[in-house]
Amino acid sequence: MSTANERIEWFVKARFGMFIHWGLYAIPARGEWVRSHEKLSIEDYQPFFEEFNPVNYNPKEWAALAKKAGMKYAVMTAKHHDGFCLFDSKLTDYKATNTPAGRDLIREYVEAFRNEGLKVGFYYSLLDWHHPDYPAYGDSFHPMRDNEAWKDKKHDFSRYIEYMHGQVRELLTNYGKIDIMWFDFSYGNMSGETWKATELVKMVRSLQPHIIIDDRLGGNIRSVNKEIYAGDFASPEQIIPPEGVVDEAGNPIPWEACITMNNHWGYAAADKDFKSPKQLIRALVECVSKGGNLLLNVGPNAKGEIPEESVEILTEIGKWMSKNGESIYGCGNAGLPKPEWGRYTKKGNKLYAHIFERGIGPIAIQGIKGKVKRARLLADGSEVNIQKPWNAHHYGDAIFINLRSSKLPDEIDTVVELELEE
Ligand code: FHN
Repeated sequence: MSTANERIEWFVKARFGMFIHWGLYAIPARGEWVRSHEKLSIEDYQPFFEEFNPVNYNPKEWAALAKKAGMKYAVMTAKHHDGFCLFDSKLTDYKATNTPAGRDLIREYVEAFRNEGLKVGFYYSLLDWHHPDYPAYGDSFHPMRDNEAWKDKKHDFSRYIEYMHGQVRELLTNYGKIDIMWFDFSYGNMSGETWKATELVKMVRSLQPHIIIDDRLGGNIRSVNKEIYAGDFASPEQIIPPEGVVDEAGNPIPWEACITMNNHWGYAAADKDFKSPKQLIRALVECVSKGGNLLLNVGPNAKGEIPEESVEILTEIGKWMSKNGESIYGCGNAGLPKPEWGRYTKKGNKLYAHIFERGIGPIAIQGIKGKVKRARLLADGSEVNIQKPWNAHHYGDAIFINLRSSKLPDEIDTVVELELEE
C-alpha cells in the first residue's frame, strides 16, 4: 500500500481541478438541496426521475473544457444526497440507467476524462434521502424531517450502511483506477463509526491502494493522532483558509478549497451571480500561495450541458493558465510575507511574483535571501529589469522589479519568474 505522502504527491502538484455536481436536481434547477429546502417527498421528486434524459451529455466536451482550463483532475457526483445514482449500481433501481437517459453516466465520465489525461474522482454522499433505511423524521436535513406521517416509520440503519459500503465497493471495483474518493458529509452523531468509517476506509484502500480520500467521514485531520478515516486532505468549502491548513503541531496539511462559480453547486437557472475569471484566477493563486488546491465547480443543466457562463469563465482561465501555469503546478507557499501588490508562489529555486496591482514605480520584493540570477515575464519569457534604480537606493535589501509601463502587461495577474541562487 502507498504511504500518505506517496498518495498525495500528484494531488499537491496538480493544484487545480473540476468539481461536477449533476443529477435529477438539474431539472427543477434550484440547486442540489431542492428536496430538503422545499421538503419535497419522493413522490414529488419522482417526475424528474421519469423525465431525466440529458440528450446533450457529452463528457468528452466536459473533459476537453477542463483540460483547456488547465485543470488536472475532476471529481463528479456519483450519488448526491437525493440518493439518485449516476452509475449502474446493482444495489438499487434509483439510477440513471433506469431513466430515459439509459446510460451509465459515470462510466462515460471516467473514460472521457482519463482520455484527456486527467485524474478522476467520485463524490459520494453519505446522506441518502431516498433510501428507506436512512433516518428521516427528526434528522437535521432529511426532506421528511418534520413530517408527522414519517414519525413512526421503521428503518434499519445497518441495512443502509451495508448498501452504502456496497455502492462504494461497486464504484471502486467497476470503473478502473480511481484517484480520489470525495465523501460528503458528517454531522452530529452521523459521523465516524456511525458510517463504519474504519471498515469503509480499509475497504477503499484495499481496492484502490493509491487513492486519496477527503476529510468528511468525521475524523480530525488536524490531529497528530488522526483516525484512519480522517482523510488525506482537508476540504475547506466556499472559503480560502486565511493561512492555509496546519495540524495541531503546526505542520502544513494538504488541502483543497471547493468553490462554486455562482452560488450553487447543482444547476440553478436563476443564479446568474457568477464570479469573474479575474476573481477565480486570483483565488487559484491564493490557494497555491498558501499551499492548497482549488476545486472549481460546474453544475451542468438537465440537457447535460455546462452553463455557457461557466464555459466562458473556464476558457478565460485557460488562456491565463496556458501562459502562467508554471507558477501554479507543483508550486506552494514561498515562505515570504504577502507583498502589498499581490502574492508569491514558489517551486524549488523559482519564485513567482504574482503582480495584481501595478502601483507606482519600482515593485519591491523583500525578504529574499541570496541573489536573483535572472527575472523573466512568465507569459512571454521576456527579460525583466531588476537593477536597483536610483530612487530606491535607500531601501535596504529589497529587490526591485522595474516594469517599463505604468500598466501591467496582464491586469488580472502579471507573473514575473525570479530564478534564485540555489
Ligand atoms: O451538502 C453538500 C452540498 O450540496 C455540496 O455537495 C457541498 C460541496 O462540497 N458539500 C455539502 C455541503 O458542505
